[in-house]
Amino acid sequence: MASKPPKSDPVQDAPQVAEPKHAAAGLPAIGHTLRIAQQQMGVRRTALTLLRVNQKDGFDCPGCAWPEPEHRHTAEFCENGAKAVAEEATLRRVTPDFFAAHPVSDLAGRSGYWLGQQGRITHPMYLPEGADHYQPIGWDRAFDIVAEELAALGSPDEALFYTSGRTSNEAAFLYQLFARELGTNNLPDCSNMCHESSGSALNETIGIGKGSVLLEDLYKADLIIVAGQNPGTNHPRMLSALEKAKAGGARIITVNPLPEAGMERFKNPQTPQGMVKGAALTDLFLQIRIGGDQALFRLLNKLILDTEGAVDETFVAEHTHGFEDFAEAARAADWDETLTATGLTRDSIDEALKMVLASKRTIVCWAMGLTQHKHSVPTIREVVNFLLLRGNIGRPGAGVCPVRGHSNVQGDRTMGIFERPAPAFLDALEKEFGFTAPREHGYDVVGAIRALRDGDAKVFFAMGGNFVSASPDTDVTEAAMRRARLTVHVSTKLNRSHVVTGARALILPTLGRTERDLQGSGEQFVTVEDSMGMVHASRGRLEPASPHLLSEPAIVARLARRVLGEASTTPWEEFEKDYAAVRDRIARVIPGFQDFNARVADPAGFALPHAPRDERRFPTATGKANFTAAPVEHPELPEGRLLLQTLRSHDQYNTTIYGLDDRYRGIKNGRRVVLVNPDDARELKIADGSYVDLVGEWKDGVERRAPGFRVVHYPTARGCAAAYYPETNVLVPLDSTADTSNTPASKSVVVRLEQSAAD
Ligand SMILES: Nc1nc2c(c(=O)[nH]1)N[C@H]1C(S)=C(S)[C@@H](COP(=O)(O)OP(=O)(O)OC[C@H]3O[C@@H](n4cnc5c(=O)[nH]c(N)nc54)[C@H](O)[C@@H]3O)O[C@H]1N2
Ligand SMILES: Nc1nc2c(c(=O)[nH]1)N[C@H]1C(S)=C(S)[C@@H](COP(=O)(O)OP(=O)(O)OC[C@H]3O[C@@H](n4cnc5c(=O)[nH]c(N)nc54)[C@H](O)[C@@H]3O)O[C@H]1N2
Ligand SMILES: [Mo]
Repeated sequence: MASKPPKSDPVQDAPQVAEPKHAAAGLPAIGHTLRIAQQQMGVRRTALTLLRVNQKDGFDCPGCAWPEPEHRHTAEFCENGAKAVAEEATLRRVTPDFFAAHPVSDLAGRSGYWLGQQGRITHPMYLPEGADHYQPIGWDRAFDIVAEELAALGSPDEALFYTSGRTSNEAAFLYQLFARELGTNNLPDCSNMCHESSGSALNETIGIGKGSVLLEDLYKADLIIVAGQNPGTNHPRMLSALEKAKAGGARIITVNPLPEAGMERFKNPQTPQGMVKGAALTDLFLQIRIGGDQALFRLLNKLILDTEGAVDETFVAEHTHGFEDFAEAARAADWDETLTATGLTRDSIDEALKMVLASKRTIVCWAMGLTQHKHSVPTIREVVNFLLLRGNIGRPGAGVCPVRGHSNVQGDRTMGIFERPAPAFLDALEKEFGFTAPREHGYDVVGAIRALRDGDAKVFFAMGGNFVSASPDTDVTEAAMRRARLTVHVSTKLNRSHVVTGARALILPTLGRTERDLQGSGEQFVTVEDSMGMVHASRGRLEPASPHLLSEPAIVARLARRVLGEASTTPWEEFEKDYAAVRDRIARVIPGFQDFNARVADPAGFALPHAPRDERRFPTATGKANFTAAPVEHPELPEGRLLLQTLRSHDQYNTTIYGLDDRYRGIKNGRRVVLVNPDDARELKIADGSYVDLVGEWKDGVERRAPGFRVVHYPTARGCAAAYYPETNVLVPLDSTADTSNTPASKSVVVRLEQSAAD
């Protein structure tokens, strides 16, 4: 059966609103998934493909970075993983005829949803300077164009090499090697907008920017705190792990301004009982104000310090540094200030404290709700203080658990996708490949946008992703992009970054995870690293979407040969032919990958070393785990304003929109909605169902406006509002970023609501 044609562009979405749900997954989820999957893939392909997700001989689910359990069900069923797969394995195609029929000026007027729904790109495409149509181009000619533009630069630092987190380890390793042989560390990535704050805080405090727990630790925990995360939508398989943890006696505290259905109750679609009744997950819900987490953890730390025998004195003495300064700051924490910052009641914090003190093994999980604020790094440092106090790092059932987004975002960083590489990494790279690596730090995402805006960067190359839509300050970013000489995107699907271009543009279509990758030495597989530092193979089985696609490693290898020529002694041709040759090099350059090829043959994969987790060793500047004592901050909200968080609906994958529903939150057929607390709405005299413009207020005085949002009265915390990304990225100022990590503060946007002109 063929797939159904995509729906036409909805001129304006028409949201319908019902009561939010109080449970996630279960039977409705299965129906919903199969419907979306079959529209894209047809029945037969749906069945064959979904059976292969996260199986031991199959491909890694491109949906998220949550690890696979050891005992996988025939279909580790996850609704949103299935949707991610369906998007890639779709039978719809974007061919040269499509580009002949649709000028770029037409495509630039379409929604991101419509663009994505057109299907997989089949041919390399080229937009010459001044042209309004992309035209097909041969691969060699495409690489010539990139080489021409790179050669014309005054310095390699005028080129930017962006990465989105779906890129495999092998492709990422080659990509950063190419950029560095060319002579630049300009390797911004999606992580700069995502968990950079976690990396910054963890590197400084525990000496490694990764989480310290494995899946089995969750099952051993007494207490799991899930703060600033919506796993029901974004990491659905995490709910099975939480269910199992609860069955083993764990208790769960959820910290969130929104009551998210998945954390309330989970109907496990893998078990018959689960389907019907479901398990209540959250024991205590702390409905916090946006940005109140640092204050909350600071006060909990004070209360722990004030409780006789609650501090793990031995651990603190043996393994930590900076306790006295931290304790002094924590003892000064103030109840009133905390209640204002958090909007919580005294009783609920007391209740949380009881659970904390009753737990011998505590894990804190978090995602974007903690990382995308001005004070995100001190917030996550405070979480680390909280865990260190009771010795909760480096023993079973306890630790830090930043839950990563993109399925290989953590692996890409391990492979050296980073604008500020460690000297030891560059030393190893130089030794292995015999070249001189650039030492100056490169641009991160925000820096890259500024460089394009100011004419300091002229070539933008993206390994996946949708830079224009994912980045903050959409108008600024789009204008910056248009100043580039050349923009190049290695992509599977059409998105806005292909139609807001530099003077010239290229689309280089590539294989997805689900597809067979045949090279000179035979069929290839790639590897990925999940959120818990487990590395394993991923092998696609489907016929590629088009015979004209190249794999990501092949694209990098060919580009490198064309651009670097004789100057490079790296065996790019061999790397393209056989990815095992790439893994041999990774094994020699990156610690923890010894015998990579042999160890990855184990279908369960292997765990990368993690000194704090494995040996309670903290490779920080002090050689110990560092307590820190930053001043407590929380967002200031002027009278009559709301603090807007920009978040994901249930039917999207970042900038890829699967559909217009957000089932658990009761929203249907529309994305331009803003969730507002009914008491705030009453005070602001904004009726449910009315239409407002969201107007950003930032100290630069520039008016940023997102027009025409339907108001939904919704039980979010007071003073807080929520609306979907990327429609609201226009409101996030480029300069509004987290201290230290420079991550856009996408969850702390001060807005006023103005009645829409058309309303
Ligand atoms: N289906 C699907 N899966 C995905 C993605 C997707 O788009 N779709 N994206 C992937 C990626 S790249 C990422 S990074 C992850 C994102 O995963 P999440 O971080 O879960 O994604 P968001 O939708 O941004 O949700 C942020 C959550 O934090 C809460 N929050 C907001 N502000 C605060 C705050 O100040 N304090 C606290 N305590 N909570 C707050 C919000 O209410 C919301 O529940 O998911 C990954 N998985
Ligand atoms: N306001 C606001 N902005 C945000 C966020 C937020 O919460 N609020 N979240 C931020 C976060 S956490 C992230 S991670 C970023 C995401 O930023 P990105 O990673 O740049 O964006 P995605 O939407 O995930 O990229 C989707 C595109 O990737 C391409 N693609 C898909 N699969 C493959 C593949 O296998 N290979 C290649 N080469 N391309 C592929 C497709 O063309 C698709 O259109 O957005 C950030 N922006
Ligand atoms: Mo992310």
